[in-house]
Amino acid sequence: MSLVIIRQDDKIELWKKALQEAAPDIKIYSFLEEHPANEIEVALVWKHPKGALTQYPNLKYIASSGAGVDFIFEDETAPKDLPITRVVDTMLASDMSEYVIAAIFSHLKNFYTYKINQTKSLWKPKKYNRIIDFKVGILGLGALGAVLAKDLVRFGFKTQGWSNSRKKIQKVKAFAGSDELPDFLATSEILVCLLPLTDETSGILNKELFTKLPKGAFVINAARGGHLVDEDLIEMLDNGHLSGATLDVFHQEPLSKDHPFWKHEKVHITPHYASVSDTASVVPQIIENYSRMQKGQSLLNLVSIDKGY
Ligand code: NDP
Ligand code: OXD
Repeated sequence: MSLVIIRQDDKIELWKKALQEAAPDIKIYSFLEEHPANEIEVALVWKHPKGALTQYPNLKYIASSGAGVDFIFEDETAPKDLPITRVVDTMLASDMSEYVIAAIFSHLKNFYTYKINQTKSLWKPKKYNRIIDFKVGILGLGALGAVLAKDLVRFGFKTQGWSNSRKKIQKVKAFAGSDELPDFLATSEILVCLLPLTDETSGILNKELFTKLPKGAFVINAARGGHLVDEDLIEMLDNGHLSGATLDVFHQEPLSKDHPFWKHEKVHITPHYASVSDTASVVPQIIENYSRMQKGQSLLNLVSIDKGY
């Protein structure tokens, strides 16, 4: 029985080699090569072409090779009755934490502004900021958000987080549910989005939410482009309510050449590279789940089909 890798970037061969080396007994196929559709029991997917999952009648489960699964739910043709697994990985989480902390320090130490000033040969010191001057609010205290929260606490940041169910993390103020969102926002001077993209969270980074942040707040979105209402961000940056934004994810990726974000001085763009599944780190859990499936055991890192994450 076999596993097929379905993704549209240039990493199929990398994943295939890593899986084959780790589990020579499992037949691993790229969806681009000829393969026996009837034998495929597992589809390892990353932003697969819609419809690609319909050709496997004996599929047992769908495995996302990233943390997010929004692209699977967005494929209306994907089988509805199958379990979905995702990646929960310490390296993915620590990489995300490093990315967000880099963005926070760039803002804190005014590196973004000084870079712009440099293009104008402008020597203009800004107010000096320290870690203790900022409270960081994290939307989503899951596998990624919780690691970030702990790292921020280690740095000495005042840290708070918001999630569906209340979390207990030392020195992190925990908010839960929509009733507590306004209080959480009112004190988040740097807002980081690490939510999954679901019906509930789509468009959550909008004008109404931004208005509830303190004046001068800075926004970091490393979750999904669908969380953000782009025009609302631009309006709130232009009217001075927000001081800047670091964005790693976009509605359309790659971001189209004519998108206003590119030329906006207060928007800092990275190309969906905050953290990326590392094959060496992630392959063992893919193999472990394959073997669990064969033994009829419960799978690791299952997604709730009801909640959509
Ligand atoms: P998790 O599922 O582990 O955590 C999600 C968190 O969000 C949980 O704390 C959950 O609450 C909370 N949450 C979900 N819906 C709501 C809601 N409606 N209201 C309040 N809280 C909510 O996800 P991960 O931490 O592993 O990943 C988060 C996202 O990061 C991924 O879905 C992906 O989109 C993105 N990502 C981006 C990457 C990049 O390179 N830019 C890399 C990896 C991931 P509760 O715990 O109570 O359920
Ligand atoms: C993920 C991502 O979800 O890379 O893992 O965005």
